[in-house]
Amino acid sequence: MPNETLIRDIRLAAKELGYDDVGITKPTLPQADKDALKEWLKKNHHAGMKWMERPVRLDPKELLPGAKTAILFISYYRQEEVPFTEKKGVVASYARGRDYHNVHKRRLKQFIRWFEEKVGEEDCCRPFSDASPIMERALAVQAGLGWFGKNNLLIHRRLGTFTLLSGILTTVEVEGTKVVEERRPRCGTCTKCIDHCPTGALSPYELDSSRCLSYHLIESKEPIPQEIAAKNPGYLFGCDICQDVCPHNVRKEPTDSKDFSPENGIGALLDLNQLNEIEEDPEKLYVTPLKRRKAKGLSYNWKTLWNESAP
Ligand code: B12
Ligand code: SF4
Ligand code: SF4
Repeated sequence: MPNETLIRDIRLAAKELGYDDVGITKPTLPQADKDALKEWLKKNHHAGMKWMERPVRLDPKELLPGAKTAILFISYYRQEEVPFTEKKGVVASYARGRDYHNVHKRRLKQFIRWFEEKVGEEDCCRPFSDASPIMERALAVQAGLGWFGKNNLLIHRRLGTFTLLSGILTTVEVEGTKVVEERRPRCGTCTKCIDHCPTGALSPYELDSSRCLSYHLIESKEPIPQEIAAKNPGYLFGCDICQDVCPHNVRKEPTDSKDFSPENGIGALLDLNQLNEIEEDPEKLYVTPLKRRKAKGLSYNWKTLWNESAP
């Protein structure tokens, strides 16, 4: 099959599955990205996420020996910005609908089934979305899907930063893939994300997780330092400030994808009654990304947010 036809069909299949863009690249990373990760780890910017030290992160091919191609998918998820409200907690935009890990798992399974049939090979793919030790953003930049922002996020040319990544590695060679190695700074003199980050977690193109609300409200198993909790303007789970202020997100409509709509998940704001209901019936969290924090963790976040007991 001519290669342009395969690339065109991959695009069509991705669109049918609900993806908003797709990029195809080699499953190797420029030395600059590997060095940046090593430097970041050396500075302990991964805080308590010790699993990030696993060397497999430096070479995507460790995940699928013999991999020749990486196919990266973009899911646009933006929701309405909501104001911080007394005695409520804001859920970050990405977490208001269905859990994207489940959404992507389903889409990737279907994509792989289609792809293997198309190329006439079996067991030639390995899916990833967030949980695998792959530098997804670096691969997405290399695939030409956008560039790194000073807020650390991938800035997609058309969609801005409110996107989620997933992809597959495959041992099938797709010729004519993109390999953008350039890591040119593109934010110019803008520093809005750095200036507005309430906890001072950002320096250009670098984030110190130990200062990031997103890390403390989602990932960390340790108590939230009082100094950080005091600067939380109203988030219960995750944080979107460094995206909300980014000019690349101005005039971008919320997604029309049902997968990420609040009606299919937990919604944008939670109050104490809802948190109590969740404690009584934790299954309410099962389909949403908030299950990572569990009912107990969310109640803890609430207490630190409204200073109801010392963190
Ligand atoms: C660990 C992690 C976190 C940690 C650490 C975040 C971080 N910045 O690394 C915490 C818990 C804080 C976090 C928070 C969030 N996360 Co997170 N996270 C990850 C994870 C698992 C690994 C990221 C990683 O490898 N970091 C290591 C650093 C070194 O990599 P990097 O940030 O990409 O750094 C590159 C650039 O800095 C560049 N670089 C270095 N110097 C320079 C200089 C110049 C000039 C240039 C141009 C570039 C450059 O090189 C580095 C290496 O490529 C990925 C999933 C995955 N497997 O990749 C999701 C992921 C990055 N997270 C994601 C999301 C959505 C979020 C949140 C928005 C969630 C929320 N609303 O609360 C926040 C955003 C916080 C932020 N501003 O980054 C998405 C981002 C999608 C996107 N469009 O970019 C990902 C890709 C998950 C997914 N599958 O969609 N996350
Ligand atoms: S997610 Fe929030 S706390 Fe973390 S870097 Fe962005 S603005 Fe700062
Ligand atoms: S807010 Fe400005 S500096 Fe930050 S990522 Fe967006 S364009 Fe870049």
